[in-house]
This record gives sequence, C-alpha cells and structure tokens, in this order.
Amino acid sequence: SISTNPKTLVTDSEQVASSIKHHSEFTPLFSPEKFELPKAFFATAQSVRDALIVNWNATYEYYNRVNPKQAYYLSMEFLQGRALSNAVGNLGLTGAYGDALKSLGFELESVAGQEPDPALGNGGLGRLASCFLDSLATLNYPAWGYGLRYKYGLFKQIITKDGQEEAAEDWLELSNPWEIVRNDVSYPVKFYGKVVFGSDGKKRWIGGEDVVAVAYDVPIPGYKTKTTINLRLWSTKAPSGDFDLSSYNSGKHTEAAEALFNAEKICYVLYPGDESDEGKALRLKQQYTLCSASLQDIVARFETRSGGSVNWEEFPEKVAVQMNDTHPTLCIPELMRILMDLKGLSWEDAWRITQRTVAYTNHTVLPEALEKWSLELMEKLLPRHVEIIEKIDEELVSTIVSEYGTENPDLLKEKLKAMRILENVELPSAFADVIVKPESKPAIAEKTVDQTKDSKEDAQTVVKKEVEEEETAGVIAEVIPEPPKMVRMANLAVVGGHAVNGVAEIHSEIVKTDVFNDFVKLWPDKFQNKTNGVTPRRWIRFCNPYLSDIITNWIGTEDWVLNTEKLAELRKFADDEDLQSEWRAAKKKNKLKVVSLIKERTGYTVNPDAMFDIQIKLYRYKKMKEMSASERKKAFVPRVCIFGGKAFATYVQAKRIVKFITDVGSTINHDPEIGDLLKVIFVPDYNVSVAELLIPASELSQHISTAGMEASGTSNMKFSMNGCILIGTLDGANVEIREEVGEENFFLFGAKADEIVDLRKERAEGKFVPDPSFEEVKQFVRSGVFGSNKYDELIGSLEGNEGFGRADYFLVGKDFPSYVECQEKVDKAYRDQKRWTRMSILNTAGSSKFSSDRTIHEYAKDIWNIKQSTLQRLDA
Ligand code: DL6
Repeated sequence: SISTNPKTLVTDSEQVASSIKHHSEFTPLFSPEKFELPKAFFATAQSVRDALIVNWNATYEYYNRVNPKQAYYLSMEFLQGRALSNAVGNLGLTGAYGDALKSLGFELESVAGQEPDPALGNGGLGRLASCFLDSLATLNYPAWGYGLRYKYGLFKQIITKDGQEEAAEDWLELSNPWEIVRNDVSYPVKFYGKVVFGSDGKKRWIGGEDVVAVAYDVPIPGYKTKTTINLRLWSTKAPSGDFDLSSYNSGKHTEAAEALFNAEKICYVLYPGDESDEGKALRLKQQYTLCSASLQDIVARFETRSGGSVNWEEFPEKVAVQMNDTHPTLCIPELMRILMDLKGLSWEDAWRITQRTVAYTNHTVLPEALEKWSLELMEKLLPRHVEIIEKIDEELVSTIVSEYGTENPDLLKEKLKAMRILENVELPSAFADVIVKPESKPAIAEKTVDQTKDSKEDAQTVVKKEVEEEETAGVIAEVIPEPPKMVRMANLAVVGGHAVNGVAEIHSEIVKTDVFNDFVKLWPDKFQNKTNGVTPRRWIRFCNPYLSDIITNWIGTEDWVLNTEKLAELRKFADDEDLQSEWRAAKKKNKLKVVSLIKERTGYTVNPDAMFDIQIKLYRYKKMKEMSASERKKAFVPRVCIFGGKAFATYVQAKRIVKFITDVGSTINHDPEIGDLLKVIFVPDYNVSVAELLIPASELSQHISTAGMEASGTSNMKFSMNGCILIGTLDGANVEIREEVGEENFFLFGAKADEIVDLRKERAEGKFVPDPSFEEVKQFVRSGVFGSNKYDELIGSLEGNEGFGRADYFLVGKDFPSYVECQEKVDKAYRDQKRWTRMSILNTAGSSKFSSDRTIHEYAKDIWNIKQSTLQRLDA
C-alpha cells in the first residue's frame, strides 16, 4: 500500500539547500565537477518534486479511500507553462527556495528561467485546460487531466527575413524533471483489424496493429493545500518483442525498428501536418490513443474502487468525462465499446451510462473548424467504432424522423442533412423509404472540403473556385466526384454527451441560436454557458509580484488570491494618489523587464515610457509621416506595439501576417523621423513564459475580433486582471469584462454580433463602401513603403471583391473607422495619467469573475456534479 506518512514539508531554507545539493549529487543529469545554472535547475526541480510526490500520493490514497465522484478533463493540449515558480509558489515555499538557492550562489528567478516551457499545447483551449487543473487542485476537487506527451510539441518559431520558419521543439532533450513514468500503468491501443463475433455472440475487434500507451504523471499542486492532482500524459511504444532481432542481425536495421518507430511517432508532434493521408491517419490515431488509454484507465480505477462488486449503473455517479473540444469525441464510441464488448453490457445500458458520463465543451463557432473525419479512413482504422457510430446515427435518424414527421419531406430532409452524424451517407435501411435518397449530383454547398485543414480558407469559396475551374477547363458537372462520406465529430459529441457548453455568454448564445440550433430544439436542457476564466495564481500573483504586493497591502490580506471578489475593495482607492503612484511604479518595473526581453530577442531598444500596446498601427504610421516633427510629437502618444503568436505551418494567411508585421517593424523601427514615437516589435516564439512577462507590462491590449467570431478569449482576462486596459469589440468575453470593469474603463468600437450577417451581405453586394481611411492604409502598404512585397493576397483578402478568399469576411473595412476614432480616445486618456491609472486599477478591481476558480465551481456544480473534498490545507 502507498505510504500515508504525512512527511512534513521541507520548509526551512537550510534543509531545502541540502535537498538541492543531495539531488545534484544523487539524481545526477550532469557531471559532478561543475554546479552551474542548468544543473541547479534540475536539482531544485527534483527537490520540489519530492514534496509534490508526497502530496500526490497522499491525495491519491485519500481519494481511493473516500471514493468520491471524480472529473476527468480530456484534452489534446495542455499549455502548462513552466512549473518551478508555480509549484514553490503554490506550496508557499518561494522564500525558502529563494534563500536556499542564494546560499548556493543562485537567484531563484534565474534558476526558474532555465526551465523550457512544456510543448504540450498550442493556444486557447490548451491554456484553459491548464488553468482548470490549477483551480481544480486549489479548490480540492477530485479531478485529473488526461493528455498526450508530445516529444517535439508544436514547433519552435524562428523569425528570419523571409518570415516564420518552424523547427522541432525539443523540450524533452534534457529530460523533464516533473514527470514520473509509471511503467506499471500501460494499456494496449489497437488500430485497423476487423470485427468478428466471439463464441459468446459478442462482437470482438481483432487483428490489426497494437501499440502500448504508457502513463507519465505530472503532479499538479493546488495553492495552499496538500491536494496535488494528476495530469496523466500518454506516451506510445511498441509492444515488447516488436523489435525484429533477426532482421537487425541480417543488416536490415531500419526494418528491424520499424514497429518501434510506428508506435512512437504517434506522440511525436502536436497537430502533425494533415495534408497527406498518412498525416490524417496519424492525427486520428492520436485522438484515439488519448480516448482509449484514458478510458481504460478510468474504467480500471472505477473497478478497483468498487472493490468486489462492480455496479455499472454507478459509473456516472463516480466518473465525469469532459471532452475539451471535439478532439476527444471518440470517447463516446470507445466507452460504448468497452462497456459492451469487454464488460458485457447491453447497447441500451451502455448508451445510458455513456451519455450520463460524457460532456462536451465547444470552443469555436467557425464552421470549418468543426472537425470531420473521412468515414473511409475511420472504417479502416477503427472498424468497431464505426459500427457503433452508425448505430448512434441510426438512432438519431429515428429521433429526427419522429420529431419532424414525414408529412413535410423537404423539412425532414433538411433536418437530417444538418443533424446527422454521418454526412453524405445513405439513410439506414430501416428509414430508406421514409425519404427520397440523397441526390446523385450534390449541390455546390454540399461538396465537402476537408474541415480539419488549418488553411481556414472558406469552404464554399474553395468549392466554388474548383467548380469554376472545372467548368472553364471544359469539364462538365458529371465528373464531380461523389461527395466524401464524413463523420461529424461535433454532432456526435452533442448527441452522445449530457451537456454542451460554450465558453462565454455571447458564444453560448451563438452555439444555441446558430451552430447547434437544431439540437437545442430536441434537447434544450443540454446547452449551457461556462464563461472561461484564468488562474489568478499564475496570471497575477506569480507573474506580477510587484502588483500583487500592492494589492495585498491596500486590501490588507492576501486572501484575494483565492477569493478574487476581494479585489473589488480596490475600487474605493482608485483615486488615491499614493496607490496610483505605487501602481504606476509597478507597471514601470514590469515594462523594464520587457525592454530587456525585446532587446535580447529582437535587438531593438524601446522606450519604457512609451505606452506598451499589444498590436499594430499602420494608419498611425502613415499619419505621422504626413506631419512635421513638432506636429507629430503633439498629436501622438509614443507607443511600443508588441506582437507575438505562432502561425500553424500550413496556415498560409497567418504566415503572411507574421511576415508583414516583421516587415512593418523593420521599416518603422529604423525610421529616424519617427524615433520613439512608434516601435513595432514581433517577439518570436511566443509562449506562456513570454506572456508572463508581457502581460504585466502592457498598458493597452487589443481584442478586436469581428463580433461573434472569437468564442471567448482568455488573454483579455489576463490583461484586464493585470490593470491593462482593453480596446475591443463586443465579442467573446470582452462583453462580460466590459460589464464588470465598467464601460468607461473599456475602449469599445465596431459592429455588434447581430449586425454581422446583414453587413456581410451588404459588403458582398458592394452596398457599403469602406471608409477612405481604410483605402488609404491599403494604398500605403501597396506603395512599397514596407519593402518590395505588395502583400497582394493579404490586402486582397480585405477587399470587397472575390478573388482572395473570403472577401473581407471579417469586415475589417467596416470596423476600421470606429477603431481609428477609438484609438484617438485612447491617446487622450493616456495623456491624463491620473485617469489612466484609475482605469487600470478599476480593471483589476473588476476582474474577480474571470478567475478560473469561479468557472470550475460552475462546471463542478452544473455539469460534473462533483464535490470539494479537502485532504489538508497547508495554511491551516
Ligand atoms: O475556450 C478557450 C479558447 C477561447 O478563449 C478562444 O476564444 C477560442 O478561439 C479557443 N479555441 C481554440 C480551438 N479552436 N478551434 N478549433 O483554441 O478556445
């Protein structure tokens, strides 16, 4: 049994120092003669890990004993950020570790700076998952995360004169001190093969290719609590014995290791390129590995905790599975398969249990981002799952037919087309005569473009272009191939889960009224909102210690880190001159750190007294160029505009934008007439650690998506929490942030979500002409001022005519004048530093709602039905 001895935490700096020294000697990763920063990092991390293991074991043992209902958060991404400062901060050991390292000749900050960012995530939904883990542990909820252990992550971004280049992100090169491999926790994962009937009459999935998923656990400590939950990451390997010794000995070295490579490559890269069939199969293998290994593990834990008497009806009372977007949707057929084929349950029982267990979070309304898989590929790779999906689809068809009846065949046909899980697939035989068969020649809009592509090109535009090209080439409609049969993962997730949620109020409304409207009519109670949140530990307490100390002093307690509603107490001091000057001094210190970062990463020197603004200003640059030096100085507040972000390797338009920003930067930053008035900086290889420096230093942050397009955003929350003022549209969580901080403390511009459909129509019909200021900027860019490139594709996509993708689909031409006008208000407000600081304080004071603690309480209560269960608080 696991030791429950509550070993006391090493809290004394001398003991900490000796533990660090012990690890540097006895769990060595470097040679003994030197003790330099990298070694200091690993030894320190190993010493902290000791404490985490003690707490992890105690938490595991406690939950095993109490057997509470536990939530499992399945996500293809976890964007964790560095662990060291966060772990010592949550354990309350920052002082002890700081002193210990000092006694060994190091600064904690430099040691922590050695840690590579784990390359397990890409963006929004991955960072959200990591914030959720922190809140779950902090709030003592029984919960685990499940993901994949990618060896090379997404990619490392290198900026050259040609734009972005990608390189493998070898974050595990020196090993990962936080993970614990569990060689005794592994599960078989099967691909391909065939389905047969066993002697008991049950279906069996046999043959094919087997890999083994091995568990790597990453302890996730809560803040000021012993509760340390688990992020279990799967790594794949070939079954033992798959190394072909005889081939090897006969000189066929590559063939001998083929099975090993085939298994291991599944977990090499997050979102491997999927242009090729092999790439698509690999992505599907990844998704299935996550679902299969995690569910086998969850089921095994349920059985163990049930002791000798397993009652499967209790499964949903002990287990909640949250699918972070559609990537883990295979959980639905996989749980069905396990329950029916391995545990012997009937279809009806398995279906009821699965539905009660699983829930789905939607993170995007962009139709082309709603995942679909080719049925043909899925049939090959996962034949048993396709049978199950076909039956789920058949039952859905039956529900739709009884809901809409057969009296109005057009309506029924429309609903079946929109709602079925299987797309372009004939109706199940039982319904064959209910409705006329699908047309043999698909309408243009029916032809499917691979929706998993990251090129985000408008599906219908692509289809139309292709059809036009075919026609001009003299090829007539008859040669249009049969539309591909697809499995729509979002529809499966909605049908198979008991709850579906959006991630901000406006987004959840769009999910209900637009994306899944047909399903809302069937099951109105399934649909919910869970506005995102971010952890106030990482995103203010640890990344912004200067501001945190000020908040604690003025509120009189550090409780706000756990109870963010206390931040509201800052409101009463918003005009206090002392607070204001402390507030500004903290911002300045954070800005100085970014000045160094920018120098180090880009070579540019920027003025720390300029406004730090996270975005770009072409119009501004043009206006500046039209003025004399003294007019310029009077008219504009100096700004440093900072960008960061990675463009997915095949997302051509995003790569063009990266290149454009860096070109603009090299022109403006070297323009002697402009000097400190405007600088444009692109920080390469943006990640959590860079964000932790930029966010506390920023003063204005731009969240300018076309209303209705951004599901929520979470960086907007982080900025606002750190006293940065937002300029933005009424989109995603901006709407709620503005409500909370007060409309006078938010710079609003742009069209509203409910105007967009009509505006798009008008734009396409040429009924509205963009403001001349917008034309001016485009001409300015085309004039060659930023180099020989004319940026035709980029600028073309903003034009009202077809030819370059979506023809200003995002209505930039519409929002632009109100944006420019709003920026003038920003300059005016910034000139009045008292007013600006007041706005800044009121942003922090109004950010309480955006703590992920609030979000997690809501998921726990409304979706998972799990209860807090505290082992021991560290401050008790
Ligand atoms: O919910 C987390 C995050 C939202 O804040 C962003 O608004 C949204 O864009 C992002 N979505 C994704 C995945 N998109 N797709 N597919 O990361 O989720």
